[in-house]
Amino acid sequence: EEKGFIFDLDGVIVDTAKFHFLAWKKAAAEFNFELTHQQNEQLKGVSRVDSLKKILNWANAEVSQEKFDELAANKNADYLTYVDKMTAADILPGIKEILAEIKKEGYPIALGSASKNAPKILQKVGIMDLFDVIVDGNSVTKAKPNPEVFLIAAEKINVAPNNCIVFEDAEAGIEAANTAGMISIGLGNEQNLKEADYNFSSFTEITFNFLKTLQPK
Ligand code: B16
Ligand code: MG
Repeated sequence: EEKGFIFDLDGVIVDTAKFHFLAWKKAAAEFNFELTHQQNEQLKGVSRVDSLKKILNWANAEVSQEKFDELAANKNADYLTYVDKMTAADILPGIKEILAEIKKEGYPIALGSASKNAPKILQKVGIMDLFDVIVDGNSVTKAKPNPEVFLIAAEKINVAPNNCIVFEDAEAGIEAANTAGMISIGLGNEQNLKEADYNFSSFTEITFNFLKTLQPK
């Protein structure tokens, strides 16, 4: 049985969550709302538009469609000032090694991210060419926890969903992978990712041998 590997971007390959946090904090301050770290956790894996809706909801704030679009655009412009400074040094520990091993063994690799900035970030950190397929916020209509992003990725790499292994740092992403019938691997805070089939704190703890022995769901 042929396996396929699907990687989330933010929080799995790079730690851009801290940049999203800074940019959302600034945006929220515009309507006098102080975004907390705990709230930011809930924005992980959530699309830009849905993130802003959540923040406005927490703030009990209502804005016109025009203002909403302006807030989202400003947040992204601010976020991109951080992204522009990214280099290969921003790749999380262990990722490059595992990608190289998967590639060497000939398994397909896909990106499954909610971010519309995914290609830009992969280019910045210099690992674009390790991916056979990129499915991101520009190519999906339904955001995680909907499984669409991962199902499209599986179809594009031509691997059955139950043979796909998904790496995720967000609750919404684990839910999406599970709903897609894929093997889910949670990275980071295990408390937030209880639904994952397997949990690791970082890629440095995942061996390719382990991945190879995973059985289809
Ligand atoms: P953008 P992932 C997600 O990426 C982030 O976790 C989430 O915080 C962000 O709001 C979303 O991408 C949209 O990002 O504003 O760049 O389109 O974790 O699915 O790779
Ligand atoms: Mg993520």
